[in-house]
Amino acid sequence: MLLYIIIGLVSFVLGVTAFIFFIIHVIRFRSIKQSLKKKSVWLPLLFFILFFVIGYLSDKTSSPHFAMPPFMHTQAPGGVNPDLPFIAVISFFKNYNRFERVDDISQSPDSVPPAIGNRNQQEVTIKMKTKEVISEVSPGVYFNYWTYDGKVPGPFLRIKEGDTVILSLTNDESSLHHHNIDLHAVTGPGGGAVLTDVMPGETKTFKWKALNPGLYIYHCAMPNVSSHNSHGQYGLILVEPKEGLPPVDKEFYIVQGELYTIGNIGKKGLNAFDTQALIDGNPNYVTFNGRIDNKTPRLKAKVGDNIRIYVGNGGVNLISSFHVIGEIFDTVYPEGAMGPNSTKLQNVQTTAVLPGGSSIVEFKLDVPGKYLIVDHALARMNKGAWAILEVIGDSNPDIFSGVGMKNINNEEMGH
Ligand SMILES: [Cu+2]
Repeated sequence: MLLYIIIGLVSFVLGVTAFIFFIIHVIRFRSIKQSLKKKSVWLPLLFFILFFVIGYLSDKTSSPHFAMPPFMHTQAPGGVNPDLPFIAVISFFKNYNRFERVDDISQSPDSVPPAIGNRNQQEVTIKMKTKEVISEVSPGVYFNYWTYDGKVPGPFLRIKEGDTVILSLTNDESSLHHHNIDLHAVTGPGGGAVLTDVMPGETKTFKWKALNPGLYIYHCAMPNVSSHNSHGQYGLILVEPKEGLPPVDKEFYIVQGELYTIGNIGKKGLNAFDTQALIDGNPNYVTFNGRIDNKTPRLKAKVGDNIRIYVGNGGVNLISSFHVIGEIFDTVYPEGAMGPNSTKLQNVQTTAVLPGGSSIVEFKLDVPGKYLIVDHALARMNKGAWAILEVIGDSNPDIFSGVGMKNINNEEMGH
């Protein structure tokens, strides 16, 4: 990408220099027609056109973070909001050292706040910060993530039905873009997006009442919306029903997401955003919590635990077929729905998690080992859609054991 930026910048400088020469000549001869007859005049002009074309083309294939390339026509409401890629490339380059380098972009699956318990509805204050950072998708593969609070997904928010929320959104000064927040738990236009459009360094606050319990996605809804979402700006908010949720031993937080990058899967270095792949719905990476797992189990529990996973899909294009290999969900809250008339499902193998949607799964751990958590559109494992749940504890041969084999390691069987 650096190469493209250099080509772009060099052609820009050469093009402008050639153009200035041309203008000087025109001023000297006081006639464009006469000027054009001289080789020393039309040559710089030719250079100007040539280098601008080169600059523009290199730009088109490299611009790392613009909302939409110019002249890309889409039918999004209100048209698109193109940054000029060239300006975007220059400002990205200029500000490159300002972006925070995040060691691990991945939000911990353990980062679920404790259950709220029995309390009356109240006023809750939430403060969040949008931040553009650079981090690894997998070792050596870097991406310019846009985040809430520097992690993907953003923080797990937990409130209670009937609560009034005072939510402040700050856009970090190092950001190059406006951001906002649309919470699907909000009743009101844009889910809060119109009230929280923050430019770099700005803070805006809005108040809303959580009328409906459920597990909801929140995301950035700044045009071009799908660009912002697929840079990592999404998370979950749980609105606990008045009576709360049944207690479990452990709760986890997982959100599936997509990364659209130019070039092949696994290309090292800083990967540029691929708008065409976004429009086509063909991401290079499908992630759980922002990055590809590095074989270290991110979810840990023990035999006998009843666990609950809050699952979201930040999208923007793919429906997740959420599945844990070697387990059956004892209970599923389909689409994260909860209410007096909601139906919970029992004994589910795979649950659909729609883009901009959620699901809640609960299951008891009976057999130790390593379990792969996947999107069961399994080719997406090749794009990174997997994580490991490690269960420790005593084996349970009544439920699972080899026959006629000695010393089978349960961990191996977990695969
Ligand atoms: Cu945004």
